[in-house]
Amino acid sequence: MNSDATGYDIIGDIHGCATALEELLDALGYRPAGADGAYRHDHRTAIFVGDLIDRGPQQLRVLQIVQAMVDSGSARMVLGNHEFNAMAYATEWPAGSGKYLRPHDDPTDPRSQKNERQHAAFLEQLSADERSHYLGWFWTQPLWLDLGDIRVVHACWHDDSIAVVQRELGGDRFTSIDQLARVSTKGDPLYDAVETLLKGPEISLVDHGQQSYRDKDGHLRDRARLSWWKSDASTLRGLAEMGGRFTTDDGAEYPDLPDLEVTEGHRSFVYGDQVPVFYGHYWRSGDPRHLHDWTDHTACVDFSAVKGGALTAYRWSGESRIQPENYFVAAKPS
Ligand SMILES: [Mn+2]
Repeated sequence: MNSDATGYDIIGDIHGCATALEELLDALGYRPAGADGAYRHDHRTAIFVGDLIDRGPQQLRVLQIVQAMVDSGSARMVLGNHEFNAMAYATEWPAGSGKYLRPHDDPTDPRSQKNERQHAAFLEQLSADERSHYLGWFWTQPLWLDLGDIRVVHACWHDDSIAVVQRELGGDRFTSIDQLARVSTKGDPLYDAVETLLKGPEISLVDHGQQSYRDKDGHLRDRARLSWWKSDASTLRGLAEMGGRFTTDDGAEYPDLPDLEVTEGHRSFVYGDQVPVFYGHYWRSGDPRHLHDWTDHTACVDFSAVKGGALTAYRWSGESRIQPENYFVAAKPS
């Protein structure tokens, strides 16, 4: 590994784990410096793939560190689905209605309590002023980064979805509450486009003649995650990501999917370009695995830091193909 070269250190989903973040930055050679105390590296830049917030114990500290880095130019970031959700949670719509784009405090809405649980750590650990400060800062951050030699997005790089967002927003970030409302409205083209970029595409098993499955939480589902990073795959078996513990409706082991060609629309999600894409979101575990976590031109950097995994970076120094030895984790403190 050539860690002295200039380049980018792409850092996975942090979810409020500030201690792990500071250990990782330190191990990567970033040091707090300057009047703002922001972590800086002599000749490298950090990139955060989003999902800074929710779940973990040190929400505020993570935001202080990352905002100082981004504002000082020692880091860049893209929004994750958790930052987007926080923005929608705080946005009353229609104005004065007492209802919010992401429902909460609403006993008539079944999604309300789930949304409150998912966002509880952020709400509890930040004051109202702090929340409003960081939400305002989220609004200034992009949904993707195309840096020429690399690309970064929270969940899935998809040219068609990026084109929709660019057309509808006039750029790569939100500038009005009306846009946020459209993203929160099923059926609007912005809804599907932002879902794809921030949560990743799915594929219907039922539409391909297969049965529904029960996931590890017992929920019956007819759609699976689509492994958009598998550039050589074109069949249902190759592209539908099925967890090992999924069962059929009546509890039997879910059978192997057939080698059935998926529809053209689904194939459009598969990444075929040569520019490396870095992304997070997918709650990977263990050591990075070929074709599961990385391919020649894609690399996931989310290894579940807030669920006992290692906060993970990829140290990129100009290579056009992913090199698994460039994944980087801090040594466990003794
Ligand atoms: Mn995510």
